[in-house]
Amino acid sequence: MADKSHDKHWQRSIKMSFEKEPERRQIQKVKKQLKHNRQPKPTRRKDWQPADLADPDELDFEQIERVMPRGERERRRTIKVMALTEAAEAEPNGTGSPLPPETGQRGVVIKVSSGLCRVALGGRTLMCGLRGSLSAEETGFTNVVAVGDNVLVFEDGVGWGIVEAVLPRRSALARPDVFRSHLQQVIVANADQLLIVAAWRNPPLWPELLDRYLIAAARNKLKPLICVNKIDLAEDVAACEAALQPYQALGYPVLLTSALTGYGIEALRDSLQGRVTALAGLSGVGKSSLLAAAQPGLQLRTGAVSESSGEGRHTTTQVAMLPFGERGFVVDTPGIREFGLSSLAKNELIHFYPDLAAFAPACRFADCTHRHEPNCAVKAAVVAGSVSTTRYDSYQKIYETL
Ligand SMILES: Nc1nc2c(ncn2[C@@H]2O[C@H](COP(=O)(O)OP(=O)(O)OP(=O)(O)O)[C@@H](O)[C@H]2O)c(=O)[nH]1
Ligand SMILES: [Mg+2]
Ligand SMILES: [Zn+2]
Repeated sequence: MADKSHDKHWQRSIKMSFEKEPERRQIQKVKKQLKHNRQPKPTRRKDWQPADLADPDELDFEQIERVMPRGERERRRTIKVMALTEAAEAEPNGTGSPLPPETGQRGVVIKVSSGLCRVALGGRTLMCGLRGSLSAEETGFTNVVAVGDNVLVFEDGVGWGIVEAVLPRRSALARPDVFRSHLQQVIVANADQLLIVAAWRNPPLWPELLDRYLIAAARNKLKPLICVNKIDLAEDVAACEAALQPYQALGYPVLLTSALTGYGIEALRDSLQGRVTALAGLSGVGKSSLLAAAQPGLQLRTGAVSESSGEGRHTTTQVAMLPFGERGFVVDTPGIREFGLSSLAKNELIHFYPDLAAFAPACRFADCTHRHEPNCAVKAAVVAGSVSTTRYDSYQKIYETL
């Protein structure tokens, strides 16, 4: 991919993307179709637009993007996306031959690095740049594309592409941006489930972190799966089972695994099949090892990706999406732990602890925080052994950090 003619190809792909006649025609067609079911137009804020633009619909989007009222950009992009999707469907790329540059294709972003991303299109992948007008500013996120995003891509026919549009996300796993902590950075888009990986030992099981991930999954509408790895290091598997009993009682699927011995790997493979799974867990718990054990050969593909980008280390440093089984994808994330809990209010925390919340109605004070208040039914339940002490401890610790 990193051949010498890169620059030339790149310039060419940018130039081609400006040759927009066919695209414009397709967009006009969709606009006409949309006119049938159009809502009455709200009064237009003329003062937001240059005075000489009677109908901004007739112009290129980019020309007036800066002065468009809120929502207008979104509407235009939707029309454009519809137009391009239609074009892509009308000319399915069954032969795998290069498409004419004006035809948008739907793909999935599998890797992102400094302004470029790798997009999976059917059975192959394409290195793409981002259309300059794509902006994250109105989304509340600091990145325009994330691994897992469905995108529309223009191909130049010589191995490069441009991401023209990012399609709406059905889920987004995000964390506070490193530099602008009031904003969120999307780590993984469109995942179905979150595989929370912990190790029994090395590093030791950390219930508070497990609970943080469970909260993140719930807030991001992902189905959580708990996986406790390195079970081969446990003297007594019964102790692991006892530690995880509160989670099983809450209905969370719990897997005990060993990437080393293969214990539980079959069950893990079954749970990953046909779904988009994001992995979360501390560095060193064995996320990459588990994936390699569940799908031998997956590591090979990871290796191939790292090679072309000049990385060659064992520890996962970048988010990457890998095909898993027939229709599944797994997203191996570097050891990150801060996603999900920003902007969570203290009094909301209890709702993520249904086992504790069940006793809260019997507390003396309606606004009981279940920490220092007298006659707290939750504390009483912990003392009586009706609720796991570990869960209560982690509730208190997380409460302090909010
Ligand atoms: N004993 C034992 N060791 C394991 C097991 N799984 C992984 N390891 C070891 O744990 C270390 C870390 O494994 P990785 O798979 O790189 O961990 P990771 O979660 O991907 O780490 P990051 O990429 O840094 O987030 C390696 O030395 C593995 O060989 C296991 O089930 N049992
Ligand atoms: Mg790893
Ligand atoms: Zn209480």
